[in-house]
Amino acid sequence: MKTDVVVVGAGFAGMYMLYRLREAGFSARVLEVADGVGGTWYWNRYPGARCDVMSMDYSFSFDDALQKEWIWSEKYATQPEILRYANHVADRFDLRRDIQFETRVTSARFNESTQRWSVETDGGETFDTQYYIFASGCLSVPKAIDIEGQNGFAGATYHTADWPLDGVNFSGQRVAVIGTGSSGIQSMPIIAAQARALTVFQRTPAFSLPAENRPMDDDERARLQNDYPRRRAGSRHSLFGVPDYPMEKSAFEVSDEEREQAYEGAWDKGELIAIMQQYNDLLIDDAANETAANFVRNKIRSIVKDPDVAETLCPTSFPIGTKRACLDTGYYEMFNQDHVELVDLLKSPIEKITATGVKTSDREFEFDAIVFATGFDAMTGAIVNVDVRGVDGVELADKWDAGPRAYLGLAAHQFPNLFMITGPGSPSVMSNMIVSIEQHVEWITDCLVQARDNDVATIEATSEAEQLWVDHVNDVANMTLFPQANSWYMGANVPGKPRLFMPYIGGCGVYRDKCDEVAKNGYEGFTMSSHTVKHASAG
Ligand code: NA7
Repeated sequence: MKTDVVVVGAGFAGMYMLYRLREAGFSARVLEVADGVGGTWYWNRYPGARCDVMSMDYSFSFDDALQKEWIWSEKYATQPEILRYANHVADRFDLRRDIQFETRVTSARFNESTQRWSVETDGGETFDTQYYIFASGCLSVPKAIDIEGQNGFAGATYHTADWPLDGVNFSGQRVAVIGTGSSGIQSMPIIAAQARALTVFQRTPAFSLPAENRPMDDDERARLQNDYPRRRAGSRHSLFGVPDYPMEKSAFEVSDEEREQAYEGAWDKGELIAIMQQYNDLLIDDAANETAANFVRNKIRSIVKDPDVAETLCPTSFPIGTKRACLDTGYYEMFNQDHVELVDLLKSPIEKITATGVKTSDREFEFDAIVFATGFDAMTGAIVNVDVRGVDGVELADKWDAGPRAYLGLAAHQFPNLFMITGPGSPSVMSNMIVSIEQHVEWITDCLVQARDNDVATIEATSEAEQLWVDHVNDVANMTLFPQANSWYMGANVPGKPRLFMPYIGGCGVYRDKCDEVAKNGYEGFTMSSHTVKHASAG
């Protein structure tokens, strides 16, 4: 099939990309593995899955009627509600007719003589396309489970990122959950409410803050909707894709008492950024960070009644905020229930999974079910899983062998006409994803329109621009405390994955300005070619 654009993935990025491409007059085909839209919200159906950016912000802003007509029922919508929203968007803009479900892209090859991509699927189809766009998500490929014996367990096993469509009833069961990131922390209080016994296997404790979730009442919704023009603009020019707190002072410009009060107020807000944006040095200064970390540790100690369990739950090995913090509903309180047990894997690591349960270095546990909440091959997994070959047959996976390299996190040298929505080197997972998705989609669409208007056949990032951007992403990360943590931002959760900070931490607003400047300067840092002549862009 011949088309202008192939888009991989029908999550929020792929759907909006399709909408924009159509509006701009391009033909496009979206290829999606699942049998429905929603991407990460299609797969992650574990109990308690919900957004941890306020739904009024974690929603599209490109269509005013859409943002006014959709009624979010809670501050943080659950996965089913977000999936309903994704389906509503697909129906409202009649997107499904260009989405091909149950189709996995297996390879994409750039043909230098035709200057087009040839994209193959697991169904044996081939698409001949000018542009190839990854909209395959940053957290869409579960990390391979690296525990011996995982296939030998006789009971049921589940992964939070691949949850049965019909749900699971754990009533009366002895359940193990391995992993204490967002997925584990959101799901466990609900599993504990059903299960006869819940055993939590924790390797690295996370900092988790109360979500303070609540129904969204009509007055609050109306107030936020009326404020949308200001709120959305603020998000687009913010650090993390949601309206910033002022952050005028250092943590040490105030008294201990004032600081403690500020943290108390922020804790009660139930937001990911509220504590970390109280002071401007919390993510760049160890001592400042420690004031916030200590505040949260004291909160954990005040909630969890058993002092040993509380200490085990207190993170001490990384600065707060440098590993993705979590928002929870009743997570720490759950440990006060008699049928919930915490196992500290730092003291007694898992040796293997047995037919009947889990064997650690000092104990054997028996379970009816094991839940893996062990995370993702984040940011690069879904891209390098496709056999992508650019100019001279160079493989993207080889090019990224020592870590992802992309200009603006959008495009890669030697891969003409290939774009990545929220790729590595862009704010992506450091931001409200919807804000970053909208920005990338709009930038890519403008770029394609410019190329079409100027009879450009290919657009490709230069090696120099790519290198400068990769260096800049690293330089900015190194000014912060982020590299201190063994996080999935650093690729540190996947054995053998190169260790470097993948998202851009300079802020959504700064990044947006940079992308706009690149476009304004005639796509500075890109090389354009017509069907016969190759020339460097201006600037
Ligand atoms: P995360 O945040 O990567 O959490 C995975 C958890 O699983 C984390 O606590 C890991 O401990 C733990 N883990 C991973 N492998 C193992 C093994 N082999 N043994 C024991 N424990 C293990 O993934 P989530 O799905 O919770 O959340 C991902 C993002 O989705 C989240 O940040 C939000 O953005 C939404 P570790 O920290 O590696 O010691």
